[in-house]
Amino acid sequence: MKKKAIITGITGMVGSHLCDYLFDNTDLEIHGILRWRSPLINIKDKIKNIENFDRVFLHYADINDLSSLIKIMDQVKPDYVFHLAAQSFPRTSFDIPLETIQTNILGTTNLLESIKFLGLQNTWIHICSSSEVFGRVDKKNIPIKEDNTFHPASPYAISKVGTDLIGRFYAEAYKLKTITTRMFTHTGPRRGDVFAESSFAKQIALIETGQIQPIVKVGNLKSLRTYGDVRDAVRAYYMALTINPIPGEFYNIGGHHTCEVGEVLNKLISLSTCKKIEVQVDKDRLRPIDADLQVPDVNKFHKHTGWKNEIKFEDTMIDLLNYWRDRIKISNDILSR
Ligand code: A2R
Repeated sequence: MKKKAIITGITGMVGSHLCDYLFDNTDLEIHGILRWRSPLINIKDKIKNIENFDRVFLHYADINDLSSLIKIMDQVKPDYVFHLAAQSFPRTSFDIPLETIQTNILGTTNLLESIKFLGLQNTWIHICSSSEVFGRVDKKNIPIKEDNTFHPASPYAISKVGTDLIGRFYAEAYKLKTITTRMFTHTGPRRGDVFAESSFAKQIALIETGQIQPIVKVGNLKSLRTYGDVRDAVRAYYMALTINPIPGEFYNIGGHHTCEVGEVLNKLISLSTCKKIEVQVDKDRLRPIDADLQVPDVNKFHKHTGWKNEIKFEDTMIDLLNYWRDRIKISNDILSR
């Protein structure tokens, strides 16, 4: 019998790339959890497989509804769970702090409770924390190691501190096989347009087709970040659960290109067919406070699994811009944010 993986948040950027990765590189049966109104565009290439019951299956649930999770966990009895569902946008969390905390902390607790309740002690569970837990880090602590203190700087970051602690607690207290990752900035095709680099790429694609004036609106360009590719990230998540996994372990994982957000903007502008693009600061895009030194030390994860980044920063940027060029061709349900 084929082993089974459940992906929560399969319709999101990361979940959909993980689905592609597992489909192409393993023989796992892939079960995705989605909400009844989740857009399917990120998994459009898998619709035929889903319709034909060919390795990819969808289940409707909400991580805020424990009963829905118990039902699916009981039905699938997964070997692996990749828990990616979340309110994932730090900037948005200032506007909807309660939903962010509800979904990311209580939703994660619901997921773990469902597994504990059903006694699925052999299921390996990936808990997706975030580099944002480290928040405002002192310069002398860069690059950031696993034991750096938490200093969250948004409701999202606080919610991920909860996710992180709960994931590890269920390993210690109830012997569930959780592995926690704190991924630093990761991007690429399908990245939500509330994230700076994706918003830049989208605005450039709209400028190229003449749909908006040649002005890119920006927030904080000074924030220093290490960029990785989402496709390297999902490979890391799979490796985290399958290469010598140790219950309760936690890892910092991140990319290999460190720069200010402004450099990302310049790179994307340089890739554009439009040669005269202005830049304008939009104060609505600034966070009230920012986690602005997000640089990882990934040695612990690299030593344990052998994982390394494979995709070049330049290629990630090209793919992100091409994603938006294609995306605006297939639909016009798009704001210029
Ligand atoms: O909003 P939807 O319906 O499209 O589904 C999103 C899903 N999600 C939920 N699923 C079930 N119950 C909920 N209450 C719930 N709330 C949200 O999580 C979507 O499929 C996924 C999030 O996708 P993205 O916003 O594209 O995030 P991304 O970049 O894929 O992030 C994956 C993980 C998250 O834990 C982030 O916090 C972390 O990576 O950075």
